[in-house]
Parts: sequence; C-alpha cells; structure tokens
Amino acid sequence: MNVTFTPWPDEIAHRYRQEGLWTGENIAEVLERHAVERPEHPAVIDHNGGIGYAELTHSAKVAASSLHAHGIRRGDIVVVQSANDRSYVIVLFALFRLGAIPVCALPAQREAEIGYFCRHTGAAAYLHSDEAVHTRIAQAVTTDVGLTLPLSRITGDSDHSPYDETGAGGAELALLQLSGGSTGVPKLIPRTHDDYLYSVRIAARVCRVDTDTRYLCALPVAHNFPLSSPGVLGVLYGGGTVVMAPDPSPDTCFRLIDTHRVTMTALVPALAKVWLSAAKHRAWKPASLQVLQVGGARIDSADAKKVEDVLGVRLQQVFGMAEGLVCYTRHDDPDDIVHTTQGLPASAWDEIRIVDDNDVDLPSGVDGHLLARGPYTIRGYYRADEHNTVAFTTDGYYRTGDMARITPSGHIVITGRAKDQINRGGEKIAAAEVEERLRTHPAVSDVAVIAVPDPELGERSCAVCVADGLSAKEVRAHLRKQGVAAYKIPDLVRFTDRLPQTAVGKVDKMRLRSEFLQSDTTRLAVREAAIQEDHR
Ligand code: OOB
Repeated sequence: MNVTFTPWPDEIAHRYRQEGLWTGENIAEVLERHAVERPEHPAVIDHNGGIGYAELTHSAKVAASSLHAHGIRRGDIVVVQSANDRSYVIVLFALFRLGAIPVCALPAQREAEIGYFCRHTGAAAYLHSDEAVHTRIAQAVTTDVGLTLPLSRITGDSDHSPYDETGAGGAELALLQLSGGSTGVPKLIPRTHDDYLYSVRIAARVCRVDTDTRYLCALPVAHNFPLSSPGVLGVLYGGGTVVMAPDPSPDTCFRLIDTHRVTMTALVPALAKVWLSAAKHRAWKPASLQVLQVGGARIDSADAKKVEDVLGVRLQQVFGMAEGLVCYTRHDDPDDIVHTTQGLPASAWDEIRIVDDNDVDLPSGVDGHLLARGPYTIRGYYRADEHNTVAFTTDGYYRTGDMARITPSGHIVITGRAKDQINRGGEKIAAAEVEERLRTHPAVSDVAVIAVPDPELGERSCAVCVADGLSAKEVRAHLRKQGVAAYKIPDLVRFTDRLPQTAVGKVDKMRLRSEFLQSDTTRLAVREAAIQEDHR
C-alpha cells in the first residue's frame, strides 16, 4: 500500500468529524440501509432491465469476492473504464467494499491515457467494458498493468460467497477522479470516503433526492458531475432509481425518460442545446421530468431560459470540479438567479475567495481568480508534489483556474478562465498536453493550442503550428497514432512562421486568439472549416 496524497490538516479534519460532516463510513455502506428497508425498490435500470437494492447490494458483495479471488486487495489501485450500465455500479461498490481504489477513466480515453494511469499509479488491474475499443486498449496496456479483465468477467462470476467486510473507510482513499488539467500530464484527484460521501450527501439534500427520484445518467457515469453531483451515488444514497443511458442522444434519452418516468437528469450545455432543438422539432414535452441540471461548462442565459420554456422543466445550473467544490442554483431561487448565475456552494462549510493576481482578496462584485477550500475539496493532487505547490495556496486553497465574481445575493458567476485549458462541450483539454505531444513530431518546431469560440460546443480547439511542409491531416494523424482520446485532436490546424510572444517570452495566446477571430475561419462554422481542412 503506497498511496500518496495530501491529507487535510489534523485540526481541520478533527473539526469536520466533530461536526458530523465526515462520518468514517465506507461509501459501500450507503446501499445497506436501502437493501433492508426497500429490497425490491429499483436501484439501477439499464438495457438489461432493472435490479433492486437487495440484488445490487448482494451483487456488489459477490463481485468484491470475485475481485479478491483475482488478487485485488485493500489499497490496490484499479483503472476502470466502462459504458453506462449496471456493471459499472456493481464493480464500483465492490471496489469500495474491498478498500481498493478505482481510477475513474472516461470512455473516450485511449491507450495513451489508460497506459499513463496504470503506470503512474502502479495499478493492480485495468477493468474495462466489452466494447471492442476498450478490449483493444486492454491489449495495448498489458505491459503497463498486471491484470486486465472485462467487467463482465467480474459481474458474471457468481461462484463466490458475498464479501461482507468493509475494510476501508473514513480517511482512506475511495477513488481517483481525473482532473480537466492544464499541465503536460493528466492529474489524478484523490478523494477519500469521508469527503466524497459528504459531497454526495449534501448534493442529495440540495437537489431534494428521495425514493421517488428517477435519475437518468446520460453523461459518462465516471465523471464527477453524473457520479456525485448528486448523480448516481447521490440518487442511490437517497434511495431513488438510476436509469443508465448508453448514449446521451435525444433518440435514446427521450425514450428512456418517457418509459421510466425519469424525474431528473444532467447535461452539459452543448447537449442541452441538442435536446432543445430535438424537443422543439418533435414537439416533445417530457411529462415526468422535473429538473434538468446543466453544468460542466457555461450556459448562456438565453439558453438557460429556453431550457425552461421549451422543455417545461426547472433548470438547475451546476458549477463544479472533480477536485471538489460544487455549486448549485436552488430550486426556489428566483428565475433570474437560476438563469444568470452558477449557484451557491453546496455546503455552508465551503470556503471561497475571489483574489487578484497576487492572491489579494477583492471586494465583493469584482472579477477575480476563484479559490476554494472545504470539507470535500482536495488539498493536493495524487503524486504531484511539484505541481501542488502552484495549484494550491500555502493555506490550502485550490486554485480553480476559473475567473468569477460574487453577486450581492452571494451567487457565483463564472466570467472566464485563467487556466490554459479548452472546454470543448464540457470535455476538458489541457493545451500543454496536446502541445507536448505535437512537439514530438520532427517537423514541428513550435505549437500553441488555443480555444476558439464555437456555436455548438462553446469552444473547440485550434493548433497553431510552426511546421515546415506538414498538412493539417498529418498533424492530426500524429496525435491519433499516439492513441489519445478523440476529443483532444485539434478541430482546426493553422500554420504560421512564428508564434507571437509576450514581454516575458511566453507564447501570447491572447493575441493568437484575437488573430484567429479576425481570420477567415470565423465566417465558417468551425466544424465546417475542420471538415474542409481534413479533405485538403
Ligand atoms: C465538472 O468538473 P471538471 O473537473 O470536468 O471541470 C471543472 C471545470 C471548472 O473548473 C470550470 O472551468 C468548468 O469545468 N465548469 C464550468 C461549469 N461547470 C464546470 N464553467 C462554467 N459554468 C459551469 N456551470 O465540470 C463538474 C463537476 C461536478 C459538477 C459539475 C461539473
């Protein structure tokens, strides 16, 4: 067991326990109460039908024994990559129970990311869905990890008696979330049972989850938003029902919402727009749906209003991060707050500050850097000592990299971003990672990856390259060859003789962006420009 993360200072941890925020429980224990009180109540529904709380609890215990038989032990790290189905939920609870620690890989990630997670954590296993692409990744990472197994081998293995212990809990690691990142290598986010379960509990309370809640998991379940805000874990904590959508398209989800009388779901703004136009086109009104959460990227107020007008549901804006802090608009907030702000922190124990470039607090209402600290916001990334010195203040605030201001009512408005990241429809791309990968091409002498505005996704990525004789197609092929997630492949590739520099000799990305906005591409939708480029 060689798990390295920055704990909360002792006196603060003590306070959180004393106040009852941290309970010492293992997340797996969440199911036990419901298994007894409502054994038959549907917990998870997927394309194979539904399972009740008793069956889910039992399956997770049997899966824990199966994992144990495969040599997985408390403290082991296990990379898990799955589609949205029950096997993910079963295996997640099985790992919690064993005290093994899942890395919440996203389905779009490929061998470059998965291989890195395995090596960086010294993972004991890579568990994956039966999809061909994930099976291929398993073959590609065999040298990076001891064991690779399809999830179905664990959930289909009923030869074991249930594993009844719950070894780990409290201050031990529950899972490793993925950071959107702004650095060359992706960062892993260590979340403890205490802190994660606290965030799940308050999310369920803020969102009024109860046994009648029917939540559609349309976004990839491993992401912090659909997993815990309140998401799958919050709904299971509250005794409700989770419906797993294999994909987030209107075709799939509208049908699932109607069939299973879904009351609540969560989307990124780009998908909310797709749903809005499909609903309008088909004159579809979701009869059962009460709340649509939108987060992961900024939704503009016109679209926010449209969500309520077109779908006839209450919007909830959610601003959060896998590192911790999550803010929600409340259901009884006035309409203009719901349409124009990103809500209030989930907990009264969340501490937020708005500061200038020198970490000096700014007066209320003024735009600045958002810092966050609290009972479920990490104090350091996993095995990243050097980066931690810049990503956190000396007194433990996480530098979110977001620019924000606080309204007189105390609500947060996200006004921009200081971190070097592209938010492509909610999928985060660290510019530095893509730049480093492109620089490994012998013909690329310099490159900058920037965000460009896009009507569909909010932002897309553009790689501005100093490269002799290369085509856009070759630049993209160089990344694809490395086996990275498709969303990291630049939508646009531009060539230049020289990248503009700031006074201190850094690449002037502000200038690159404004040059881009004045270029011809702005007359075309970025997507069309990208398609044209690929055919040249
Ligand atoms: C969520 O988590 P991550 O870790 O994928 O990304 C966090 C970043 C934030 O720092 C911010 O830059 C951006 O995503 N973001 C938003 C936003 N929600 C997230 N920017 C503007 N408006 C919003 N509503 O994205 C996440 C985690 C938990 C709940 C919800 C979202």
